[in-house]
Amino acid sequence: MEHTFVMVKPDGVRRGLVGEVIGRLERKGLILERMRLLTIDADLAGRHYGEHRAKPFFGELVAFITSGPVVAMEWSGPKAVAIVRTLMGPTNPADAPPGTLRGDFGTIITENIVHGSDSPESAARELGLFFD
Ligand code: 3AN
Repeated sequence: MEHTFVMVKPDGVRRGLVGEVIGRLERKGLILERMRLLTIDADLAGRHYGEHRAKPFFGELVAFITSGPVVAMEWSGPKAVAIVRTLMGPTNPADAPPGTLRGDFGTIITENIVHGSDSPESAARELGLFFD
């Protein structure tokens, strides 16, 4: 049994896609363990995206992720990390096939609807940032 961190990003919340994201994960068979609605501040954004601090798109990424409320969630299930990544699709919505969240609902890489941890280690770190 694995646990993973999933976040509906500000674009997903603005567009009313929270239920769509949760519904897909639920119907897949994953279990929703914890959930909160919050607006990320610059400090939390910097810690969450620390690995991208040196990248050219870091400023844009922080401006976007702090631009409105997000829904932060913990999900569990067998292979939960990989399963969420499969349901999300590739980072760039232009590469994401139909049937994935990013393939069905996204167009540009910054506003790609949803975040999911890329490993169990990242999940533990990210869950620690968003939950007590
Ligand atoms: P993922 O969210 O699929 O794990 P990461 O961790 O490589 O992708 O990137 C984190 C976030 O940074 C992405 N969700 C995306 O919004 C943004 N991002 C990644 N690459 C770029 C890029 N080349 N230009 C703009 N934003 C990017």
